[in-house]
Amino acid sequence: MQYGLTEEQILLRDTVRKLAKEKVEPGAAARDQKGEFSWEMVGLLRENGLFGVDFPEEHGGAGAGLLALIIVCEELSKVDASTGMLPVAQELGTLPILLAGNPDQKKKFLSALAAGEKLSAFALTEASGGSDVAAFRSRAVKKGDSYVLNGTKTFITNGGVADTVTVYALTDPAKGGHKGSSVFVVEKGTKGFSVGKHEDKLGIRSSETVELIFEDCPVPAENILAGEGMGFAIMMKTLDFSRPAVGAQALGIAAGAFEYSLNYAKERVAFGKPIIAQQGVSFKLADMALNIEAARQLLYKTASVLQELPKDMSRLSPETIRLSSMSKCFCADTAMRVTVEAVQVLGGYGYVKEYPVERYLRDAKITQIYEGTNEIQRVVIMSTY
Ligand code: COS
Repeated sequence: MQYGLTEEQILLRDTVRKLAKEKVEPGAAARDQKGEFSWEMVGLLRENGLFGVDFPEEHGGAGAGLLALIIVCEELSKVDASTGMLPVAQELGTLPILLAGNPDQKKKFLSALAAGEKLSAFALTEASGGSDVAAFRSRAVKKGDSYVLNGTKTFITNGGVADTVTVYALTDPAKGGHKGSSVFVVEKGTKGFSVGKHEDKLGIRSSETVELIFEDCPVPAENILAGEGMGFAIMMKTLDFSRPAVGAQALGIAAGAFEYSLNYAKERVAFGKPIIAQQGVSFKLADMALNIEAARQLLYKTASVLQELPKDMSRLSPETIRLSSMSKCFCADTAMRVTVEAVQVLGGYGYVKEYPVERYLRDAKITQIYEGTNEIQRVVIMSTY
C-alpha cells in the first residue's frame, strides 16, 4: 500500500486549491454577511465536476474515492467553509441510497446528484435533540402503494434547495427506533412536504439550514431503502462514511486560519521585529501546525481505509467505526483550537470582520456539533473497544 497522495490526488488538490483561491475566496466574506444560500457556488462546483468525486463511475461520478472528496472539501473550506459544505452535504444526503438503494433506485436518483444537477439533503434530526436517533418520532404508515409520512425535521442542511431528501421515520413504533425505523427518499414537490423555518446561524452562513415539515405526505412505497426496519442501521452506516467529510471541512478551516495568521505574523512588527520572532507567537503557530498535520494524517488514513470498503449494508469493523469518529472529532477540535489561536495572533484585527479569521472561528464551531456532537464521537470511540 502506498503511503501518501497519488499523482492524481496531488493534481486534484492543486487544481481545486487554485479554483478556490481564484473563484471562491473573493466573495466569501460577502456571502457570509448576506447569509444566503449561494447558487453561484453550486454552479461553480457543478461546472468543475466537484459534486461527483466520490460517486461510482457507473452512476455518472468520477469514482475517485473518499480521499479525493476529502481533499476537495479541505481545499474549498480553506477559503470558505460554506462552499466546502456543498459536496459534504451532497455526499451525506446520497449515502443512504448508495449504501442501501436497489439498482432501480440508484439508477433513478444517482446520476443527477453526481452531476450536481440536483441537490440532496439528509433528514434525520428532530427538535427533541439530534443525538438520540432511536428516540425520534416522525412516522411513516403504509397505505396501499405509499407510506404516509408525518413529522418535522430540524437543522437540515440544504433541505430547502434539495431535490431529493433521505428521511428517517418510524414504521413500527412498537419495535422502537433501532428495529422499527426506515429510510425513504422523498422528492421535492411531493404533496404535504414543505420547508419551514430558515435558521439564522453563527457560522457557515451561506449554507442553508432549515426545518422540513411532512404532513400526510404520501411517499411511493418503491422509495423505501432496503425495506422496513433498516432505518437505524442505514443512518448509522451513512454517518460512519460521511463523518470524515465533516473532518475535512474542519481541517480546511483550521489550515486556512493557520495560513492567514502565519502570513500576518511574518509581516506584523512589534518591539522592533516581526511578531513571528516572538516565542509567545511562534510557539502558538507551532502548536497550530502540529495539530493540523496530526489531524490530516488521521483523516487521510481514515478515508484510505473507508474507500476500500464496499458501499453496502455489511457491518463495518469496530476499528473502522472508531477511525471515522476519531477523525471527525479530532479535526473539529483542532479547528476550534486553531481558529481561537488565529484570532489571538491577529489581536484586535482578529476580532473584526475586515479580516477573515473571525469568520473561520465562527465556521469552526459547527463542526464540533453536527453529524454527531464530539461528545457522541467519544461515546462511539469508547463503544468500539
Ligand atoms: N453501524 C451498524 N450498526 C450499529 C452502529 C453502526 N455504526 N452503531 C450501532 N449499531 C447497532 C448496534 O450494534 C445495536 O445493534 P443490536 O441491537 O443488534 O445489538 C443497535 O444498532 C443499537 O445500538 P446502540 O445501543 O449503540 O444505539 P444507541 O441508541 O445507544 O445510539 C449512537 C448510538 C449514540 C451512536 C447513535 O444514536 C448516534 O450516532 N447518535 C448521533 C446521531 C448524529 O450523528 N446526529 C447528527 C445528525 S446529522 S447532522
